[in-house]
Amino acid sequence: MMVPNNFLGLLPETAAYETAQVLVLPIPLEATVSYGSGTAVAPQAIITASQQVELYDREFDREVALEVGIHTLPPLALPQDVAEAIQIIRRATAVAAHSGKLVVGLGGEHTVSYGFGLGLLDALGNPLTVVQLDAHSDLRHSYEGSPYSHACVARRLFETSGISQILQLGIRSVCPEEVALVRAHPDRLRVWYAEEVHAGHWREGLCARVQGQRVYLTIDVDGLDTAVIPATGTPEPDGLSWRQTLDIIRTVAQHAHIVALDCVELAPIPGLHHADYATARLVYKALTYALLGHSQTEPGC
Ligand SMILES: [Mn+2]
Repeated sequence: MMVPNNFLGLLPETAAYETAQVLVLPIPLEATVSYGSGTAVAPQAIITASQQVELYDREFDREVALEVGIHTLPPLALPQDVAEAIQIIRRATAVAAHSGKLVVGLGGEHTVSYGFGLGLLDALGNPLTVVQLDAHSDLRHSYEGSPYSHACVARRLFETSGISQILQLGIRSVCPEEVALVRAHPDRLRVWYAEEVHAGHWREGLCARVQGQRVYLTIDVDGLDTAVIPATGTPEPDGLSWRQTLDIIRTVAQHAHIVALDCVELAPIPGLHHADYATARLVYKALTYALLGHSQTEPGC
């Protein structure tokens, strides 16, 4: 039997747009990558790998996808012009978010998150908190001559009115310009570097900052340890473990309302399918927390 080519390989009755609570939006942007390449094929690689992911979630004791329904939208056709591509991503995200369903973007390089965030603001209004899992702060004003580089995406979001704060976890590569910006804006920017996460010094601070907020979660897969996800354009050592990553997302979901999420910067390596699979599983778990995480009874921070 042919597996349907959608996220998790769901049958039509579970994948129908009308009844789905989740919309998966493939965004195959690869325009400004600076090192390893391959992000353009990542959305389909994640979708293909997702068809091997078990639907039953032991933590929630249910087959989440079958209960909530997940519809996969067609991949966006994007031009080479980055500014134009961002506007297309913005419009598609806004249309998807207007439906009231949870929108899950599959990148593509991290630049997609600028268009994605703008689209969320268009559809859902202000303010939004951004929670960013990443090895890099992406707070440069420009990089390699482009303000739309993947290395500048958080800076573009920071400059966008309606983004109340950007909270970054797992960071281990920054430049002086980025450190200065974070120091100058402690109210709107907070970084928990990888060593702080490894030491466990993030939970109370993160809870306090997201409590009651609407959150856009952006997951750059290079935030994770390269043993978990080696297939990414700009890998950095000392990344977050699988458990740390889920712990952070679970904590955000319990204290805030995750209104949308994206997962970016996977750059599939042929023959190295565990990275695609881990990414697919991470996306499924993240959307599960976004939908159901607040109903879990956990002790407060
Ligand atoms: Mn990154």
